[in-house]
Amino acid sequence: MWFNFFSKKRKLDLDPSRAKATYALYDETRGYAHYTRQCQDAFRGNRHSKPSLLEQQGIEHLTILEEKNADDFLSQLPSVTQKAYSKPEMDYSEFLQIRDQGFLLQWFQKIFSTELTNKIRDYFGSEFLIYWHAFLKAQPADQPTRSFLWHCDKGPSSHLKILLYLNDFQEHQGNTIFLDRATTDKFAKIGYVFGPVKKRIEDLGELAKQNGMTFQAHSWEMQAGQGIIFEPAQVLHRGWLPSTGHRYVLVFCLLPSPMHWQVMFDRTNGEGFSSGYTWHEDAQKLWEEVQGQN
Ligand SMILES: O=C(O)CCC(=O)C(=O)O
Ligand SMILES: [Fe+2]
Repeated sequence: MWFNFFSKKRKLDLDPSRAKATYALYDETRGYAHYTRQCQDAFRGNRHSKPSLLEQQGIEHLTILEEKNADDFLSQLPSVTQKAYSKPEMDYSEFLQIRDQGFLLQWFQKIFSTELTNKIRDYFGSEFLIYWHAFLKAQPADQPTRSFLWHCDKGPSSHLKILLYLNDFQEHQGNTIFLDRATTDKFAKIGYVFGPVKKRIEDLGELAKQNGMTFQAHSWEMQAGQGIIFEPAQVLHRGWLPSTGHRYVLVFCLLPSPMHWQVMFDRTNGEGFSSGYTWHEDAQKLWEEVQGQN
């Protein structure tokens, strides 16, 4: 109650130049736009379909696995999970560490079906790789912090994330809520996007009202096997804390690649390219790793 009172009154740190500067930092200074072009130049495939919802609005809801398969995945977990660890700043979530490369590959092949693979290729205009993946178990809680408050993820403007829900909304009441790219752009112009983590808010209504804006948030009652693919740097999003049970979500961070994701998966023994979920300072270094030069 008091918290809400103060958080509504809290002064926001708005800076309209910040979003452009952040995209420029990753795309230009750190070289991710050039990296993307190199991957596109290496691509020999064709477009598969008309522009997807993902391309049009920066977010698309999908059925990725059959419900039965999502259940199977969860029930096999105890035998392959090596360790669960949590970081204090990680929003009531535990990372479950799965090191069984065979298990992961078998499931990732199911998840990245021909249909999903083509959608991602169409989006990037190239092959893609799994930069990192994480398996998150969020526990019921009622005080949202960090990724459970409205934010965009810092990173190259065109990278993708997939959140694959492995148990039903009805089991936990947790969710993720999104704005589309065009609406997010309006909040970027007001100066909210990429502000300090401590200044993130739970409700954008007041800020929108002050700026004469209306907006529509998107969310779906996710069933096991359903997921969202989105541009985390370009669409505002926030998690919705589970309240009645654990929420299990498999997260993929995707980048363009000159070669098929599975080649890259093998190259990194299923670990991906990012240590600690952080970005390469210089995308050219990633290019060299992807080429097998170090
Ligand atoms: O946990 C959630 O629903 C949101 C996660 C999030 O912000 C992200 O994966 O970038
Ligand atoms: Fe996020």
